[in-house]
Amino acid sequence: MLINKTADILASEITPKEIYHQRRRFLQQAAAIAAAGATAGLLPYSSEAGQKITNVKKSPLSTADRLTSYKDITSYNNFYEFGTDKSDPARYAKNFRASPWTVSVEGEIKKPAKYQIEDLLKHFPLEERIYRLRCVEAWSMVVPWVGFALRDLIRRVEPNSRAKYVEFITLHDSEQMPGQKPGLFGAGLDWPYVEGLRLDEAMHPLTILAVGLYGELMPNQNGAPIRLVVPWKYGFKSIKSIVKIRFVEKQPLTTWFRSNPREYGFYSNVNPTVDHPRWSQASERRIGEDTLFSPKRKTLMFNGYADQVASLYTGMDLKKYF
Ligand SMILES: Nc1nc2c(c(=O)[nH]1)N[C@H]1C(S)=C(S)[C@@H](COP(=O)(O)O)O[C@H]1N2
Ligand SMILES: [Mo]
Repeated sequence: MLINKTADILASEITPKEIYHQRRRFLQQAAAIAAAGATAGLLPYSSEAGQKITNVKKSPLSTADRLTSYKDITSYNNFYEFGTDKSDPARYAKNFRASPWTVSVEGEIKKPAKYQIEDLLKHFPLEERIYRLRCVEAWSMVVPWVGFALRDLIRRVEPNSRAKYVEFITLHDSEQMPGQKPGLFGAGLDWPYVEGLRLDEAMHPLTILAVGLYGELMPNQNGAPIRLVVPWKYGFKSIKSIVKIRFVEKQPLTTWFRSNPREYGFYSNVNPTVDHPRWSQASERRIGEDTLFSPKRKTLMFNGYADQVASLYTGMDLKKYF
């Protein structure tokens, strides 16, 4: 892709942010050309042809950390539906069909509905949110997401008094997602991928449904066309390619908790004082910046979002509810 090439050549001389703004200007021109050929109502989702998203406001909730490059964000991925290597999703999600796409919202709500992805993009105010993403594997990135607050959608569907948790479900289609097939390529997880939040976590203003990054529609390998982003929790809570959002009374049985409850708790709040049974969570490596020889980068409580989210867990033993 031409755009990536431009970024590559300049990567050694300028910061990711400068690349970003340069790409932005370039994309605005490219988008005008692309618009002429676009089919009405269909979004051309593809890992190669990013389409610019318009009407995006900058959020004051963004971090000032240096952005991870577009290339790293889109080529170093965990998306086990497409394989367990970091490079698998970029390679095997190329032809994933993220359009047409329906998100079904159901369960303990007054207004269940099925939304077309285009309607979600149109209806909810889109913001750019630059968040740190901390994987449970002790690496991190800084991603300029484009998305909207999950609470905007929740308010619209009106949860009833029985709604205590929100469950999220990824597409289940082993024809398109070869990692869902049993056998060597698969991760041995139960499909579809399921995640969950307590209702108050889901209502927190930092929690977003992301539909893009770096100003473009979501690349397939990052969870097109819509994925959750919960910046104070380990990355695996940020479930990709969501087809169903269900409001429930009981704590959902989430994928990683189900596969190994001793290693992956339901809450999964980033916590440098609670180690994973097999490795420390006290420090992390920033992708694209830190090497094996860099000084250790300390992991922050709640991934640096403690001021905003610690009150959600007042009185809870975070070693027990990890
Ligand atoms: N459906 C689904 N969602 C998923 C995963 C997955 O394997 N399947 N991996 C998770 C993990 S472990 C991480 S760290 C993030 C990675 O998101 P990124 O590829 O956009 O960086 O996605 C999360 N969401
Ligand atoms: Mo992760």
